[in-house]
Amino acid sequence: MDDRRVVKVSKYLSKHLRHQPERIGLTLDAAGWVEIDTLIAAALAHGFRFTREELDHVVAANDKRRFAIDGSRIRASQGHSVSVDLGLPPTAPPPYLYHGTVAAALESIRAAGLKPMSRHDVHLSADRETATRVGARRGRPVVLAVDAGAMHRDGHVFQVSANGVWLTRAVPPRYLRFPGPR
Ligand code: HQG
Repeated sequence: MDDRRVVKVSKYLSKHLRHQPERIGLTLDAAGWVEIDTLIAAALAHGFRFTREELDHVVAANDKRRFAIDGSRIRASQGHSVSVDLGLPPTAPPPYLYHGTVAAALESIRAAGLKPMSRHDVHLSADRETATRVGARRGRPVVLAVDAGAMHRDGHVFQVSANGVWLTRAVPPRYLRFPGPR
């Protein structure tokens, strides 16, 4: 399987396991799982063919381990816009977490804090390098530090996805540390 094919199948899975399952007639269960056979059949019926072997390869080769397989089922590990309860236990975060964004979003973020936007949760990274890569998807990255320790002490709930992304509903401005002027 070449890299382009892996990316194509991965994007197809993201689209239908996170955002638009109904587009191909799929129904995710409350925790976001779907039977792999059902997924493959639904995709085929809507003009996109892949095999179980290809699916396994995409899940294993995925750079961010976006998908999890459990027996005969698959789900996206995070990043949903459809309503799912991933059933992740509340977990104490490290003292600081990081969020990569771009300069154009800063004024709004200073005023309103970090919001989940089209997703379920705000996504935070355990290290600056990962946050830098996330921000770089949109332009020159700006990395914000989040005082996760203080948020946790104040009762904000954190969860960590199977692929190591930290999730919380929102980050109010007072917990954000912006980079200083250069
Ligand atoms: C910004 C990818 C204005 C926020 C990545 C971000 C990650 C605000 C954008 C995962 C705002 C939302 C998530 C506010 C937040 N005003 N802008 N108040 N609050 N924003 O894609 O964190 O490839 O939903 O800074 O690698 O960029 O999908 O979130 O720029 O792990 O697996 O609004 O998605 O992973 O964008 O990325 P996103 P994100 P996958």
